[in-house]
Amino acid sequence: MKEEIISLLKKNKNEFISGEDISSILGISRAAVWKYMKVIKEDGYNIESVSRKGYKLISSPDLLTFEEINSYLNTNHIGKQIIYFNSIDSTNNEAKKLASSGCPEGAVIISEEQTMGRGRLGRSWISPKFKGIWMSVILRPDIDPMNVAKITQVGAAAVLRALKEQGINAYIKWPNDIVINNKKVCGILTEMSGEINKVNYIAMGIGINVNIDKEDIPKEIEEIATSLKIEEGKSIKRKTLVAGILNNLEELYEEFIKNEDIKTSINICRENSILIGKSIRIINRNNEIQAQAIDLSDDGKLIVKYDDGSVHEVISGEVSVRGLYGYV
Ligand code: BT5
Repeated sequence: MKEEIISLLKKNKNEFISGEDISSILGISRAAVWKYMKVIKEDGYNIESVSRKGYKLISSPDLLTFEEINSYLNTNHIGKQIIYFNSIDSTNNEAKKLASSGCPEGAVIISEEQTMGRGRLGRSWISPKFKGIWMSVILRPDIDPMNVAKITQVGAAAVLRALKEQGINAYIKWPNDIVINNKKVCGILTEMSGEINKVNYIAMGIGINVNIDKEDIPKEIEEIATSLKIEEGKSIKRKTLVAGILNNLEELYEEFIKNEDIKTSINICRENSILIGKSIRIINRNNEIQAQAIDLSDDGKLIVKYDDGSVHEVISGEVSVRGLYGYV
């Protein structure tokens, strides 16, 4: 009901709508309208209420609900269903649960905070309340499971483009990080459920440190982590950024599923790569090799040259890549 009232207020933006009209349109009592209005105001909506005139929406908070994001979306299916949480363990966990019980492609799970946000290989991901974008997109591509790893590059390209649209310059650190000033602002976690030749679903988790302050970053990661606010010196509106990411994701994803080709995404990742041309360390489970990053292949592998001159393609799966002396 709260959502319905907010959308009525939005439809009547700049004008008053009376409590009586709201109650008759939505079929609830005047007292209920008054109660919901109180809760909506507590959520951060600035609503002018004048007796005999009713309610007028003055401004909306930067919440990541469907009502707030929808007006910036120009997608056909991605983000047309947003499942919103105030707090959750991990949006990827929820996406996997929902996807296995039939939630359709394009649904997005967003939470204002995660209490057990996850990175790759069981690492943890800090996700403080209202300060970032913690979301997972459910995708159901009809592709060979062998090609799923590529999809992380599609996500990275979508985030990078959306940041550029907001005037924020960033780089992609293959395979799943977005960096500014050599520090990580975003990580992507792609998880899949499938069989040998069929993908059931993919949960693409995207975590972006938007308005995180320095003091929110734990000591152990202060050398590698930053936020858009720290780098840009100002708060950034999260809802427009979410919409920008989903808009770009749909465009790039459609290219991908049409012919399992990710040329545009790879070009974006290549042109904005922080690794290409650099000496790097490729860290596997129990060994570490030094190499020169020379390019990305058209199917999203990192092409590297070892000290002996041999050239190899690295698959994103189980490796971490670091700069020679630090994170990049
Ligand atoms: C990633 O893993 O970068 C993937 C992160 C994906 C997070 C999203 S949020 C929505 C969705 N739901 C989830 O539960 N997860 C996804 P990886 O490459 O393994 O990097 C993890 C490492 O980054 C950690 O071990 C820390 O060193 C560092 N780290 C943790 N939290 C961070 C943060 N907020 N910003 C930057 N670095 C962080």
